Amino acid sequence: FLPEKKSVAIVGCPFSGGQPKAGVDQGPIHLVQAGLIDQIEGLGYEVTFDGHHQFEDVSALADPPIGILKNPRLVSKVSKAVSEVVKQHASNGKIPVTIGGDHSLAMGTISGTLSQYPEAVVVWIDAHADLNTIETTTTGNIHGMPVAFLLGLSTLPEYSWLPSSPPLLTPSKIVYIGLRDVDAGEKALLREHGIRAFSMHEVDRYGIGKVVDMALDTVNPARDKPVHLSFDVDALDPSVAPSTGTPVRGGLTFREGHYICEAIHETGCLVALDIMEVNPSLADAASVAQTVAVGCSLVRSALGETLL
Ligand code: B3U
Ligand code: MN
Ligand code: MN
Repeated sequence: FLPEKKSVAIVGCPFSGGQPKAGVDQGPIHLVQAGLIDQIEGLGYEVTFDGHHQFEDVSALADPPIGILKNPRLVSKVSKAVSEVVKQHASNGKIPVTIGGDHSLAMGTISGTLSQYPEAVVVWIDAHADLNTIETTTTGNIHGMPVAFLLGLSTLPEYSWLPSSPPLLTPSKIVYIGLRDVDAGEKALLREHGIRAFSMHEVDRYGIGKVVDMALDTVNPARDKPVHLSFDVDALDPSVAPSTGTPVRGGLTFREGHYICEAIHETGCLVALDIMEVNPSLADAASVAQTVAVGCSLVRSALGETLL
């Protein structure tokens, strides 16, 4: 399933409608300005970047809340557009690297990957499970809900472009690493649907090497399925990635985060990558530069940069 030539398409998504804090829409602009494209080319890839996505055609949309969900139509339209772009790049043999923007965008990226590679599995790196349904969300922020939509656990007419019966994603095709801030309703859903998750507790107990092996053993035991890696930078400890909307202490170290990306690269199965939730408006200039640099280096690690 893997493209023979090393080719990446950058999907820049300056979008913040899945959560309330301004600035996360500037994440992709900062990552590109920091030299991300040159860095990927430096690893021997041909890189396509057609400029950042322009979402202004939908941003004027009349979009009253549905229940407590904020910006429900906007988030849907943007994710649908992203889904089509990601699928297009994947069908052209490129690895889509989507830079956010908030994590609601993963409805688009993952559905795009799954429509090109139906057998693909998802490795979701995050402090949060992003698994709230319309019934369980207490914030109404859709960046806390993309996995529920992908699994068909939440449905709305406004999201009918996302298949729900059967859904594109099923519980056995996703695994989490890094969780430490999971809502009660999400814990119940994880249990009810048998979704595999390695929290920071398991990272502490087994070490990151064993955790990544175990995580891949659950979703991709023969290492023969395409892998979509969706990386929320808030999985990293706030001392490593301070500029993000919902930092949670007790996160992955710099090396643990990069190790995950390196190990997924080593499987040879990576077909798509998301780097989400870099918010350059939060924290001081040095912290912003640090977070942006970490975002770039995670991408490089996932694309094959080695230490030696
Ligand atoms: N679980 C909470 C908080 C949250 C989820 N994702 C982030 N924060 N980044 C929610 O809003 O659903
Ligand atoms: Mn997230
Ligand atoms: Mn998160």
